[in-house]
Amino acid sequence: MEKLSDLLTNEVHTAAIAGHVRPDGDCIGTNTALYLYIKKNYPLIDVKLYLEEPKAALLFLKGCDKMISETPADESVDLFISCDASEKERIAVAGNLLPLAKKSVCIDHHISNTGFADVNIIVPEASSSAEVLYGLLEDEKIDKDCAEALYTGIIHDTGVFQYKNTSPYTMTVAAALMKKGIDFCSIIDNSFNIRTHRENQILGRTLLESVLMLDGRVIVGTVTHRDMAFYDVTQKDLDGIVAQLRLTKGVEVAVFIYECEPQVYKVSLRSNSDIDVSEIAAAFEGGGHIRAAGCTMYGTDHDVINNLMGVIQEKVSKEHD
Ligand SMILES: [Mn+2]
Repeated sequence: MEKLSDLLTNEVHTAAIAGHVRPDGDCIGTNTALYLYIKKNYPLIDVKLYLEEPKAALLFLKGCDKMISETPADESVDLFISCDASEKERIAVAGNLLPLAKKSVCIDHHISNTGFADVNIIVPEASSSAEVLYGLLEDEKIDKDCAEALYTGIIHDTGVFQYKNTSPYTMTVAAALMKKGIDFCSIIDNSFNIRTHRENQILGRTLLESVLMLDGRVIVGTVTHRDMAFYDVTQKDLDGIVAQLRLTKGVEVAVFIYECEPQVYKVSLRSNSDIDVSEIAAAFEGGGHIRAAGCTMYGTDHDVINNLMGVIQEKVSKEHD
């Protein structure tokens, strides 16, 4: 398959698009872009967009108002497409439709994705799922709304073209999207620069209480369940904290842990060096990319940090041998 049009044949009457749990900007952007593209260019296809409610800063995207956040009744759609989900267990809202679909498609860029659909388009070198999807669409059929969604996906996964996953091709895609007349200044501001007061408070608190470990090569920031209740924040308000931790001078690995339920920690890992944090996450049944990965761990914050540091220490010392 070279283009998505090969799959969007006359036999396709119904389609479902679904993202992953706890959707980030790439997930929302890519799935929304695909929805808008099919809706506009294939009006005969009855397409539905299944996404968990994203953080408010992403709701400016057209198409978000059409998303369905409740699990649908079992049905057999002609085409089921999931973008940015690294494994089928991570598909949100409409995962029940995957095994029932006449044909399923997985569009992704996670190196850990082994391919769970009938058609798998997985490009680990790509900066984002949005970049992968762009390559499957026909440029002349992409309108401004679709371009805004794709651009949002790319800037989220590249930190506005700052991370190493940004390639010359990423910039070519971004340029093509810019030509659609998108308001890239406000997309970037809305996505990254503007924080609610609560988000600023929890960010500030986490930085204030962060600790350096392993001779300053690792930084750890922690938010407990109690902190979340005190500041009245949810996981959506914690975006960007690990990115700020990573920007600490001398740090090779940034670790951010937050307690989503008592004694259940979500762990985000970022790497500034050649240390592959997806391997660290994999040690705890997580996954991700070389420079950005995550996993879920159990116990107290001390247990979690101790267990993590055991694995991180090995990697850091190997790196310095
Ligand atoms: Mn992604």
